[in-house]
Amino acid sequence: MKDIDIINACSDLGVIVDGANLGPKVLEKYILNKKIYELNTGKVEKEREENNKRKNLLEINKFNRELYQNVRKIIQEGKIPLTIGGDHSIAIGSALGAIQEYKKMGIIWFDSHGDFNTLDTTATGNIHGLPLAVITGFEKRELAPFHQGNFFSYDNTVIVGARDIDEWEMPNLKKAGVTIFTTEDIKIHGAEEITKKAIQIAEKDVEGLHISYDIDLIDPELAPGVSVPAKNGINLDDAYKIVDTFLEYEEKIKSIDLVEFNPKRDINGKTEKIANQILQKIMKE
Ligand SMILES: [Mn+2]
Repeated sequence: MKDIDIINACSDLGVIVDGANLGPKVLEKYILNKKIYELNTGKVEKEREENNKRKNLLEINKFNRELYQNVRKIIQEGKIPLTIGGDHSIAIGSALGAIQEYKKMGIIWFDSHGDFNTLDTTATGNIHGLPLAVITGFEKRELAPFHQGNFFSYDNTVIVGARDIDEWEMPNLKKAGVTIFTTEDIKIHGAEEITKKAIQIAEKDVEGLHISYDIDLIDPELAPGVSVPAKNGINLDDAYKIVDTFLEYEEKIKSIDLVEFNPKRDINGKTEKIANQILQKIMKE
């Protein structure tokens, strides 16, 4: 894609597992000739208390507020922000920043998880399990104080690759009525067909698409460098086919995230290599 600016969103405050904040710096060496912005959490004592259902909430909001402003600025300059996480909580800042500029957008959430918990239903209090619920306005009480505009409509929200949805999260998804294509759907119908279907749903009557790609979509045997692995994921052909397919709709895509690469969990650079492959595909002009 042309006209991409990179944002290194170096935060792992959304999950008690450490290391996703290091992902952007590891990948940075592969990024040539792009403007790179960098956001850090600063010196924060990470909250890990098991019973706390709002772990690092204020710090996450502070980080996302800044990310939101950066995404808006890049879009105002006529460019496409590619936000590299970081855990998936950073997508609250990136996706809401994008919709603040385009007003009406669809979103495709490539992820093994639903990320649709609320502060009431989360079992862990890890905020990276909530971002899609926040972005769609299903859980908007506390995690988007910087945003006054539209949220993504449920009708234009599609999850692709889900296979690990929490017991209390499922009723949220059913109530909202967002579309879910599972890992099994990809294995049966193919990555190309499912991605195209997802785009058809997400793009209906909107000004553009936000793509959020969580590396834990891929089987952890192949891509072990993630914070919360989910077994029986998709293979590499499908992982890349998804990217090739959404890039066919390049003119509709206004903002992209690539998240949850955790170098501390990686084995022999396997996940780094995959994340880089995906990045190179997206950045290719
Ligand atoms: Mn996720």
